[in-house]
Amino acid sequence: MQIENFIGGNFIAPLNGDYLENHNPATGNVTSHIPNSTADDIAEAVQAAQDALPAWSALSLSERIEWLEKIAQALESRKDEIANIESMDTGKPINLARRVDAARSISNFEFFAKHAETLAELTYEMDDATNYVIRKPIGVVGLITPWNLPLYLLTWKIAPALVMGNTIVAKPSELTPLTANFLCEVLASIDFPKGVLNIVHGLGINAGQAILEHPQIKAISFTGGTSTGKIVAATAAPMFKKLSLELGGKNATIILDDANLSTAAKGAARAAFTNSGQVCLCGSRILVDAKIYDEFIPLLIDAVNTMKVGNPAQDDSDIGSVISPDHMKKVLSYIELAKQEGGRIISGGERMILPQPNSNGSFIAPTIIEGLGIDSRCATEEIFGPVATIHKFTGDEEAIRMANGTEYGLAGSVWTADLARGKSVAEKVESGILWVNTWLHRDLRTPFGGVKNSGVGREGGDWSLNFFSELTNICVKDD
Ligand code: TXE
Repeated sequence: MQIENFIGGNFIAPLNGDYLENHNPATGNVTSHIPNSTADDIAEAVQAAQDALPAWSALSLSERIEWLEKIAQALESRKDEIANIESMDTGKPINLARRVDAARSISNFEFFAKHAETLAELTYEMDDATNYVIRKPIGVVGLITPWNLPLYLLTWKIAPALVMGNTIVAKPSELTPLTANFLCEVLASIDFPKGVLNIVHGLGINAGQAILEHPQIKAISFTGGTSTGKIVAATAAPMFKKLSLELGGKNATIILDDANLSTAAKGAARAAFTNSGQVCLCGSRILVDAKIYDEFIPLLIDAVNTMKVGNPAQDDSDIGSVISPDHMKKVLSYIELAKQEGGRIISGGERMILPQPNSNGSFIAPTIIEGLGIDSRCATEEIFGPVATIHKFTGDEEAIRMANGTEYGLAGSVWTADLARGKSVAEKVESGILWVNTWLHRDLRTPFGGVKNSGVGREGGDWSLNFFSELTNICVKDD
């Protein structure tokens, strides 16, 4: 299969005629060829987005909401295809792709369609004047997204950007381009206005960098690694582009001594190993009160052992492959490093060779490492794979100190029978998102984003709608 860029409503080849191979990481097979686009393709896409802007931004909010609803319905009728394609492109279990990726890609459109209707009118009365705030589109916005939740994260940005009247140039990860292409096919099938959404495929250093540098792209929403986020900020900030950066995490799962240990063990395993640990919210550091540590470890290992690593195409697989052979090497190198740093592997610890058709797949057993210092490299650097380190603490204050001991600050969870104590610990963790007695329980109205090196800004609900608009205050003096 060869896919093309989607520019001005047409599927077109990259101007240089060059293509990249795309692989299924669970088999190693080439599944498709994708455009290796350059700044020239981005320039065409920006032109198409600019041409489409006057008509799209002139639609009423309710007309744009109707379009979001139409897109959601069209995706809903093809949700099994989304799940199949996403599972093949990422190596994630089909089950997960159905429950999470396909479902959320649809609900992103449904949610922002509904939420845009609830946007409060902002007015501020003065003694002698009234201020009112209107939201104008920014113009052409650039979206750059990663490979771990491809269509889920892309639509999380596309839906609010569209509903607020912007037109879009987006680049999905070169490792997982297929569901973005599928979305373009769906848009073409419902006669979505041409040029409003343009998708350009290719490498970050070429197509991605060209989005950052293009002077007519007025805002950038980026999700990806922290080191790439630095490049995004360094390029876009001097051009005064509006920026939203959702970056990496090294999140703590904190098990207090009064927690229901069996529930906490299952929660900690899910937080560590969902999507092979390749979610920025994953709890890759498990902090356990010393009083219950010995009782907790076997429960955690049991919970991990119930997770079946298997062919992602089969319904009963819980854990699939990681995203690529290169990423597998990186993750395995961290496991080797952990051994050198004095860590003991208490679960997993190696590559898994599965039977055909997955014998060349990039599978790693879910791995838990104990005995490492909380400031060791494996406990502070984002591994982004099925690897969690486990650490003992004495007292809640030490747990909070340990949780805050990394350069990241995205998420975390606290497990306890005492909700007041759970909230008190959660409030002291330096992260944008904390859960008490749960993990990845999402209400799309809430602010989502990180502190420290985990990012800048918040998305979700009003925050997304405000990001994708120019808020304009009009002050009217009374007669
Ligand atoms: O991400 P990149 P990679 C973390 C995780 C992972 C590491 C690297 O630790 O191991 O990042 O993953 C585009 N200008 N996360 O290399 O490079 C790129 O093409 C513009 C956490 O895959 O950040 C892709 O579309 N764009 C994360 C997107 O940026 C550029 C999810 C993300 O890729 C670019 C993924 C450039 N110069 C990885 N260079 C999360 N927070 O969920 C690359 N890109």
